[in-house]
Amino acid sequence: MKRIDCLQAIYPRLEDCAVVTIMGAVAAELYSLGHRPNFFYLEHAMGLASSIGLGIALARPDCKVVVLDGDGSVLMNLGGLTTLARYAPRNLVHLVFDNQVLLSVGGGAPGGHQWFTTATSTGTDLAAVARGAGIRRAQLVEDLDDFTEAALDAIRGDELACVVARVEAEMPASFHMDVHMLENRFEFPRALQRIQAKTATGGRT
Ligand SMILES: Cc1ncc(C[n+]2csc(CCOP(=O)(O)OP(=O)(O)O)c2C)c(N)n1
Repeated sequence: MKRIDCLQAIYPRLEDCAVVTIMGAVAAELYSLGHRPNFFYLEHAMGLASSIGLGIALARPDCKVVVLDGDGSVLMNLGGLTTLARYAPRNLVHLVFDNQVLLSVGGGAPGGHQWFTTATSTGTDLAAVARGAGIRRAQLVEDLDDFTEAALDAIRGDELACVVARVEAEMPASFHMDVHMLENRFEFPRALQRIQAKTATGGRT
């Protein structure tokens, strides 16, 4: 299963959500499908996408929050899972793309260094870790149909959910992103205000 196909499958459904991605390959691939102002690309703060998502979800219970994460990032902040479970916002969905490596730092090139593998390559099951942390609805999916069903169900649902998707370690076609961090920092909260306005007026803005 390729991460880009997973993102493509849920992309239309992300229109009215607050979307937070970890930096690197996930962010670049989401951007390549078409930037939207309700997408926040969290740069540098590896491991903290779910923490940012948690804050937004608690502050904006009327808004569905979707966090797009990587296995290396989640492993850097495992305590984030216990905090998610503790507050369990019903409007938060945590989608983790597990490619078993730190893809965004590169590797695997002929003559270059090998991939930096993560603990999921040696047996750590992040969905089981999430369940152990107290997130009741946490599952591992291994093919695109299962991912699409689980992710869309979770977004439609009314319960904290975590979906861990086993994906190939494939680089995005490009890392090009023409959205400045500061621009994104200001446009994102404005986009969330519009989502609120839409909800409050029953769809009329
Ligand atoms: C605190 C911190 N350490 C290291 C980095 C460098 N870094 C950027 S992306 C990345 C790998 C992210 O791995 P993962 O979450 O598995 O996502 P993938 O790149 O595989 O899609 C690393 C180590 C960083 N940005 N911040």
